[in-house]
Amino acid sequence: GQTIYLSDYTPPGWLVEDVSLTFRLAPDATRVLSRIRFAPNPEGTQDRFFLHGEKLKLISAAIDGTPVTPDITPEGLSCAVPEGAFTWEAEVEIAPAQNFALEGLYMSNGMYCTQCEAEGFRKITYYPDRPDVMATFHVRIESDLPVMLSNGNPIASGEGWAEWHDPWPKPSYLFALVAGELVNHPDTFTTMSGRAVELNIWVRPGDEGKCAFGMEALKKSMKWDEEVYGREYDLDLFNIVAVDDFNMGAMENKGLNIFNSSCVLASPETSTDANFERIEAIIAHEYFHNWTGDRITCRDWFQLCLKEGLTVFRDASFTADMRSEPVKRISDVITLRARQFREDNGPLAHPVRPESFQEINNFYTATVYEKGAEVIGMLKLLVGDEAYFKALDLYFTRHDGQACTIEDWLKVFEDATGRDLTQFKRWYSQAGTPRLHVTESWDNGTFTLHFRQETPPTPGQPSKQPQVLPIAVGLLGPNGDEVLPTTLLEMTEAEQSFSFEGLGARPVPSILRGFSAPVILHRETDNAERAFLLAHDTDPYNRWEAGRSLAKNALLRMIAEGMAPDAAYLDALKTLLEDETLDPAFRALAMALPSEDDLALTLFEGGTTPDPQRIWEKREEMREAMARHMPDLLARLYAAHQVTGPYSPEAGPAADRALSNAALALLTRLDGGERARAQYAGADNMTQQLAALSCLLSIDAGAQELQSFYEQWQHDRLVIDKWFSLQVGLARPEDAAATAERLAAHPDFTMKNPNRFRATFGALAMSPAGFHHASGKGYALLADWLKKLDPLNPQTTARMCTAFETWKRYDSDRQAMIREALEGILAQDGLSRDTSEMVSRILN
Ligand code: HT7
Ligand code: ZN
Repeated sequence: GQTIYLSDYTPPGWLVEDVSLTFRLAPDATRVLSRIRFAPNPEGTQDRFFLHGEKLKLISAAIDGTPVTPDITPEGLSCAVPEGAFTWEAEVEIAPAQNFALEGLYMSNGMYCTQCEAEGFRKITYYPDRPDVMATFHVRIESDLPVMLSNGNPIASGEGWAEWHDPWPKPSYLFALVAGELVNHPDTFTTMSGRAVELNIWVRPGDEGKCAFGMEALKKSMKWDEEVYGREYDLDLFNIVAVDDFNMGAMENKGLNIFNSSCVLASPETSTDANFERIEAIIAHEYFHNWTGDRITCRDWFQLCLKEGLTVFRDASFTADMRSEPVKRISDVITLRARQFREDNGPLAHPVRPESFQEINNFYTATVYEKGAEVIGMLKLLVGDEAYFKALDLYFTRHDGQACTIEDWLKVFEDATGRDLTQFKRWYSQAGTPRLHVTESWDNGTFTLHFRQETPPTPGQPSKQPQVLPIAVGLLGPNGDEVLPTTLLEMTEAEQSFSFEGLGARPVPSILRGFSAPVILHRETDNAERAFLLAHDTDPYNRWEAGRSLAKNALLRMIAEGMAPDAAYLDALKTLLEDETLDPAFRALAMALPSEDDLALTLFEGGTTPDPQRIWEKREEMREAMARHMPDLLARLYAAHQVTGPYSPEAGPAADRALSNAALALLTRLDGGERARAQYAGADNMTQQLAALSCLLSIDAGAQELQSFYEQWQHDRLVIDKWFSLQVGLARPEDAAATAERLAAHPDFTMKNPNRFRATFGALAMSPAGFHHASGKGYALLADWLKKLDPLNPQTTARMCTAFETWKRYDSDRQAMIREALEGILAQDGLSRDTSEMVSRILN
């Protein structure tokens, strides 16, 4: 495939003043008429006029009214043009009903919708489909469908047509169109300057009852962005549409956000607490893009983290404010380690701002999003809150209406704070997770921390330079009192020491509080010290981390040395769980064991080849030991944290349910499923129902409930997705692949719906012991289905190939089977650019 490089960027030769589009919608032959006003870009060169366009049937083209015959290739067209400004007109034909890639204009349950980020607009019409070309759009839609929507404000409509105008110049990737038989859940929001904004969530008839929560989340987001960032909404209308067939979570099209229905529809009966929290966060994320993404966008796709890292950082702060700050931080670190560290320590490692790609869709990654957000968090820690908001104000005033780069972003911080960010910028260019090694010394009242940083090689980057690490530390005295409150150390060298003087006794350090930098910390310590921090640390994140490292250490010794579950860990956990002053959500998180994947990476790093089956067995053994160590406490927690009364998705009751369900999962190992069965029978909400069903399935005792669950929810796609994924995810390792295979033959399985495909095969990929089962069945099955999916939906296929990204950790038998599976995919005729890039990178 062809590789695109950041260093090859050149400004566009022509800019677009405005665009008029007319859509004559028909499933197999939609006509798109375009009228585009082009003007030469003084900053570019006018050597060759080129418009992107893929899979388009050109009907006619004209320049200033005179028909032209352009040169057409599979990527687009070029043509001779006059000097100066001119008007381009074209008519093309496309077939939305045949578009299963879900990119461009496509159909989902009879409804027309679009997905243009990153390069989908070129499948709708010929256009300079790059984010640094920003224009105002005028759109006319013709169809006999009752609802026809596009970006901006409605300007006129009549029988069979509607017209829209978006006054804000935008790149083509933010264009959107929706038409269908939809119903709306309306509301209004009054902005800080007193403007009334009409809000709507559009859904299929029957889903009206699942919109209220999303609408509240939207209003909270609008208010939060005004209060915290001073950002007001800038149109009179804001529409959200729910679509069943969608490749990702949601899309921030200007004034017309389109959502995967799983990321907006919510009701107590059908959605879990986790679903509610995720929906609130995604609605906020897409709304926040209105300023960080839409008003200020990216110059080119290498700058993707400019909008994504910042917007993830903003949505995380929003969730922390709406719910619990420490719980949000801990959950984010869990996902960062599970997804981003996994990526950063394998063949797909790349910088937060990549420097080359073949298919940009493959770079919507945990590194760009989550590590991108961590980098902004570090910047905020280093400059302080006040300077951070001063820099953001400058960013919004200086760059409003522009397509920007990371250089622009950092310059704003340099100008606002006087800091030199040259070294900090390495966070954007160096891939890999830094290892931070710490040792300590104590000398007569002076305590010194010695740090050494090192980042392992990653593809294309054999050696790394030291990065700026903000290290938040506190010190605890021997009696548990804090003798030094949280202090930020700024490490810039490969090796650096920091001393604290005038201490009465040797302190215990609490290092990397709040996970102040996305690094892997290496420090010699022992269980006594971990237990001390678990009991006394004032930083909730590090308190949780102390518990996790106790658990991890215990598990690693069970796996590597065949030790029994560590009683010291079990005692410490019990003490923590008994502490009723602690947030139940925090206690629920403390009960979760390090993931199978996390353990595998640590073993591999320590020179041991991980055995996925053994890791699974030892985690099971540990959970059994947890249950046996504290049965009475678990029974008390289960009963005491039951939530009675009508269901509310708020953080408080959700935290209680999280703790009681975590207790239930352990108790089920002791009571044969009695409590879970009762909870299942009495549940009036999905959180309780699904938790009970999971408990039963995990002890192989839920066959009847599984059947009745299906009968109860047959009509609800999103709930049936849960039914698919639960069975695969909870199957015993030796049965996981067979379960996925059996479900793929179920009448409700379809490859055309990404949610259903992921519910089945994503669940297999995320069960390490099942996926990596020694039989190799997991590998062969997934590879088979990816080969079938690729011709329909390359984007989802490529994304799911990441299931194989950890392959080099495993033994030679497994490696050989994975290599064969990957080579089999690569040998497929007509393999998409998306999948071929991913598989080649994984293999190398
Ligand atoms: N900016 C969006 C990223 C995106 C996407 C969304 C749905 C389907 C395909 C997509 N390609 C890229 C989503 C976001 O980060 O908010
Ligand atoms: Zn985003």
